[in-house]
Amino acid sequence: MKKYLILLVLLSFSPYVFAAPVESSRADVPETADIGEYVLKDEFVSDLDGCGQEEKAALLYRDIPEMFTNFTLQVKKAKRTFDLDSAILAPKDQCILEEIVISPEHKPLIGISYPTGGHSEWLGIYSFDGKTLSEVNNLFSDRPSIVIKDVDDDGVKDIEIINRDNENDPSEDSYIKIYKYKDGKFKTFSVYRTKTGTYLPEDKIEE
Ligand SMILES: [Ca+2]
Ligand SMILES: [Ca+2]
Repeated sequence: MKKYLILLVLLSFSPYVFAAPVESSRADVPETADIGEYVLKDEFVSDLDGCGQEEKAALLYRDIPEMFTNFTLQVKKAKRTFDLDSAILAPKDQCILEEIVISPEHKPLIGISYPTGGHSEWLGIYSFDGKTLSEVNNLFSDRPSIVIKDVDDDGVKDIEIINRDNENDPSEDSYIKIYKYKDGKFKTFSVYRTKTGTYLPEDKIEE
């Protein structure tokens, strides 16, 4: 019974085995491409966990013949390596790795930004505590405008993000969101509507 089953399976695949080779639709991909190798996009060195010694943060991608690739964020501390796979899916040449220092009292954060042209910008923020590499925030702007600055002059940098107000005229009206850093994360602090010139009431603000 088993023999017949195997024969049946072989026969069912035979048309594919003997079929004429099909021209690849991806003829533009060079055959010598290093498929699957990690490529270093960017890196910086900083004392991310406040231990007194520097770690190395790196942004890597797999060199696959596709327009979009999954970027890996990597932190090296002494002999240990911490990887955060699929931190962002983006074109190989469009991601920027940066150190985000919000004040001398706070540990530095890691930022990966991805400007996608005239319509959107993405900023992923990550922290490393010496044992774990984790995502802190995942922020988006369709204006696009994401700016890290000390908005309220308290000595700690905040984040200002502008998004289109789709309930009104999205080409004119915007929401300006301010995020303040609190308990290891940027949290929405205020939302200003340019259409009405008013702030959203506190109980209407989402995280
Ligand atoms: Ca350190
Ligand atoms: Ca501030």
